[in-house]
Amino acid sequence: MTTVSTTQETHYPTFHKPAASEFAVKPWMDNYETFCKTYDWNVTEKELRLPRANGYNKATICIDDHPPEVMKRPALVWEGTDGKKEIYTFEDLKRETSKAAHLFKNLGLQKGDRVFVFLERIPELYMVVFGALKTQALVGPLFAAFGPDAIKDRIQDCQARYVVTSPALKHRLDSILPECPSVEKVIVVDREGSYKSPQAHEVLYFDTIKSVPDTFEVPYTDKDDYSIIHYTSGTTGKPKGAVHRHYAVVSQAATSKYVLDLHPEQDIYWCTADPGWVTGTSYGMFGPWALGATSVVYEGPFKADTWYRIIQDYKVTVWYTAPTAIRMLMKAGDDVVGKYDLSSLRHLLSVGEPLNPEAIVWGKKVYGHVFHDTWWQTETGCMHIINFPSMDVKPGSMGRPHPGVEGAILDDNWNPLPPGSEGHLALRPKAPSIFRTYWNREDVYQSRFKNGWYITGDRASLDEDGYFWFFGRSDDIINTAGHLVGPFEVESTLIEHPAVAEAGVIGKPDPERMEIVKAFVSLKNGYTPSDELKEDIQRFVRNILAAHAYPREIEFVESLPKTRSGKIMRRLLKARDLGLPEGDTSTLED
Ligand code: 6R9
Repeated sequence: MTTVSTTQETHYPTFHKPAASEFAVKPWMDNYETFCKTYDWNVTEKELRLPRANGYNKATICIDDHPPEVMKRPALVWEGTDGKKEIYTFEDLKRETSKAAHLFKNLGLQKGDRVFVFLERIPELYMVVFGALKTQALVGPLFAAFGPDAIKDRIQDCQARYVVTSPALKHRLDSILPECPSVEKVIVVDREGSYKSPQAHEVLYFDTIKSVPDTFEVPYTDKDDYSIIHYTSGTTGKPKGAVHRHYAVVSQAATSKYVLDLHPEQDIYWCTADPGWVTGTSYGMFGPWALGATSVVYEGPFKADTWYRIIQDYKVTVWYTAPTAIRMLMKAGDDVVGKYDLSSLRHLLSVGEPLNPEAIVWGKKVYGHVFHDTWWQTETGCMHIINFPSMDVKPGSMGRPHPGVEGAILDDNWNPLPPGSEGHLALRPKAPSIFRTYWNREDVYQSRFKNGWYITGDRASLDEDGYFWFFGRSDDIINTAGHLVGPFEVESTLIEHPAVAEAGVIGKPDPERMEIVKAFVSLKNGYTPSDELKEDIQRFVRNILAAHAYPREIEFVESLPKTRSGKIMRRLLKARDLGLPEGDTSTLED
């Protein structure tokens, strides 16, 4: 165990809590310490008027059942890659999601059936997710960047019955469907109206919803009924599906109120995350809409100019983004900032990776606001460790636990350590949004709990003031631009390439993306290393796994270091790559 002086972790001065008069809008939580004494999650449960007559269905809470004045408010303000703009009020979404629910019901969907949504970030993605939730399906949103292998693994693991996709993405699904017999119907969302010849197992979305009612009676939904599944990478096996309940909406709404500080009558909120990632559902859908807030969704990719233009055009007030994006904005420079009117912004937040102190200081300089870091995971379902608006921000620290959350640093025997020690970051599993299982992997789920703590897999420390500081992961999982990538998935894909004999994959530190995926590859007889081969292998992984998971760096090696039981020693690859001590090599094969 390493003991560190966490308070000296950063040389950056603390940003002190603004005076009451400095807030453009008075934060919901004005004093962290006082608030912690009285708050528990059931406060929010009551505020959300839960349980309702039909229980806890997220679609009822987020879309259907707001007071009349909220129903008229824009819920989704959407801009497409092609510049097309669409606005949907809560009332509009109630109708559209009801139609989607009928579509699923008419196809025979039963409670608990798995529906995957493999779409671009278009309005129908949101409609289909909530439509499926109305029918009590377990919904899995997938990144549009996924290749056939990533989709296949998830469908097979979950035995998905329905997949929703678009003509542009469909070919990646078509190639693997013969290996996915559980899929009965593929629903094709064709915004262009160009897809004219559906196959027998395909259903055209827009044709079908024309003839169904636009109201839907949401059945009674228990708080423990499953709602959303997000796959998250592991170190050894394939990605595991973390399953959430409808009840999760309670802590997603609470954190949207106290952390995002959403004041729905006046805020315009933009979460830049894709719904394939938990941030894009917990905070791109559930939390903010449970409060009745207006959300901006931009379909297109990152570009500094476009992002600033979005903030300017839609007068975004609350902005939730990620460190890699912030670093790319820093790289784009201060001049670009000056070209746009960003004066609407009042509250900035970040998640997914450690937020560098420089980024916080830079944000304050160019936007006039401090980025507030938030820490959480797919498994926790909502933010857990946070820099609140009404709290001193120590640049480099993840902040303090949300009221209702108990966090600790544990030793290797799962006992709490005093402030100043590095150890396992653990949480009491109390938040309504804590995951309920890993699909088909209850054993792995159970193994994440020790002495009543949920073990996060991160290493961190706690300082005397109760602030948490992130050290790293306690496993081999790679965090590249906020995406968690399991080395095993990439290795498995690499060895499917005809030239690759063996592969070992590590995360290599990178100034912009935090880490990049680096692969060490040994070639089969008859193949010789070349730049062309490198590019071919990279293309191969991009196409069949996922665009964000391909190795940006490949090093050809004669052989890979392995344990006596044949496991690739990634730790050793990494130590050698970074010129660090090799540590214990007793298990290394001769
Ligand atoms: C929401 C989300 C979770 C892992 C987590 C940690 C890293 C997330 C962080 C952070 C340092 C932060 N992480 N937020 N590390 N500071 N503020 O990111 O979910 O994709 O499951 O990733 O990401 O390692 O354990 P997920």
